[in-house]
Amino acid sequence: MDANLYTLFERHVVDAAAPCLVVPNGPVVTYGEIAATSARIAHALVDAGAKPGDRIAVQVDKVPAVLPLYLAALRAGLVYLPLNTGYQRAELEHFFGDATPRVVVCGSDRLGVVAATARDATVLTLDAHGGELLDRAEDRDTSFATLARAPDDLAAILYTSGTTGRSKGAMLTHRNLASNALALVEAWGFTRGDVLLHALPIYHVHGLFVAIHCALLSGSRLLWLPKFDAREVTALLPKASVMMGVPTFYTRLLAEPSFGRHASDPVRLFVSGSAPLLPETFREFEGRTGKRILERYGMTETGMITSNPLEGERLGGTVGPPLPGVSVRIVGDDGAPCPPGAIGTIQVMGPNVLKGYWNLPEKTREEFTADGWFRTGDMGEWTPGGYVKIVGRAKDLIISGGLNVYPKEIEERIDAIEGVVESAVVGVPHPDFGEAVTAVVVAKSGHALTEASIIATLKADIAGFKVPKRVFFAVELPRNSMGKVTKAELRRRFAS
Ligand code: MLC
Ligand code: AMP
Repeated sequence: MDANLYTLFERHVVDAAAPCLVVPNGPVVTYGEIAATSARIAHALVDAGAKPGDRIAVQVDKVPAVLPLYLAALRAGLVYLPLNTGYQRAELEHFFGDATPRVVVCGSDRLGVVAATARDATVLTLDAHGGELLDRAEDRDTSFATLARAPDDLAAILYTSGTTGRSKGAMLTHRNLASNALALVEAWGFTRGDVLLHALPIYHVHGLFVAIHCALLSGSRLLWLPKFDAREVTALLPKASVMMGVPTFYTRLLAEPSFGRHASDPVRLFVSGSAPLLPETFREFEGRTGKRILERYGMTETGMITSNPLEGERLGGTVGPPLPGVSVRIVGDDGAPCPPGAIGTIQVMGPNVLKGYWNLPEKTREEFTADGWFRTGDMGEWTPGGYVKIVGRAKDLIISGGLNVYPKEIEERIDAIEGVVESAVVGVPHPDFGEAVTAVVVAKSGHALTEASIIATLKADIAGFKVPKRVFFAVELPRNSMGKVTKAELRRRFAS
């Protein structure tokens, strides 16, 4: 049977005239219109030379047309490669060089740098008011024969940073995405009556797959916001029944004076994930709204792994039991399963787990155990009730506002700056972003480096969310007896 994810969505559309995507004070786009536009775009992509299995990279603002574009890529059997709009030239060079996309769709403001870095691709623009992609799609047929795909065929590649400092492309198949979407619709009770307030970016698993797939598989509607703004979200929540967000969304809502029960009462479900939700945020939110945020846990490589229950007890500070169909084990250093209360590393198995890393078979082998479990790099423990509690990370990773930053990448960039001897990058607690990227730099004597000059140099090279919020100077970095920089000490020292 055809395993194309689009075919699965298509099977779930019960009413082509029902609204699918609603832009506040803007257009209402029906399921039928989304299908027709995706067909037109699919024709345009095929005409641009894209063949099944080719990669299509997309670096665009959150314009509504990105939804039919994503669906068009699925329909044409292409591999969708979404890119954070903050990525700069050096980052794009790596993605394009590694994934060799046949087509790149970008905002017209990025055309120069994209055309210079994706030399072998056809580059098409897409902006709020149109662009070459939609011009080419305009007169095309509104039907398109969706290509049949095997379950293991790739649907998407999502780049995720790595401990080596180089981003790696997680290869996600149609089966990966479909199995996770079906599990989530069931677990979170999505139905046609739902309205999902969508304020997340559409280039990560959370906003692209978790949110959009739940809506499309249940025939519910997406209330589409270009980005998260606490006041706007507060004003629109009464029109929504579900909101998904990273913890920063919730701390910002709690800090928003206009946010209260009138906004939260109509909403049946608030979901949080991508970074740890502080127990105090969970409690404060419940105190203000009477609602318990449902926290779930996931990864680019695996989609969603665990979720607190829709019915039943949602426990703050935990991420709930494994989703149906997903297996989780927590193992100690000796590889033996941990009993409840004992901390170990979290491993995952199931139809949701990635096929591998693009062009990196060795890395793929490393990230799986000999018996086939995927190593998440997260540390956790079981509660006596079978919920997972995440207690830390074995990987050297900072999560800032739900976005991952690997210190190694930033350290390499800082070390390349004239006058720097060495650097260490750590995450320190931050009231808004959860963790803030913070750099400690040892400079050569006589060099006129300043915090501002280092930040300015980095901003020219890498996405803004990766740039340290603060840069401190030190005479030397603290090291243990093995000569390894003791990051825990730096985190303690600069926490305040
Ligand atoms: C933006 N900036 C950030 C940042 N986002 N800095 C640190 N961390 C972040 N997350 C910087 C910008 O570079 C800019 O810097 C300044 O902040 C203002 O930019 P902005 O675009 O106006 O920011 P804002 O709209 O306030 O965005 C913050 C945010 C956003 C938290 C709303 O980052 C966001 O939507 N995060 C969600 C990320 C997400 O979807 N994660 C899911 C990953 S999937 P300057 O210096 O230029 O002013 C995953 C799997 C799973 O993890 O389980 O879900
Ligand atoms: P990403 O690579 O962007 O998909 O980020 C995945 C990582 O985010 C996971 O490995 C966890 O470290 C973290 N993460 C996701 N959800 C949660 C959560 N609810 N609590 C704590 N960490 C989380």
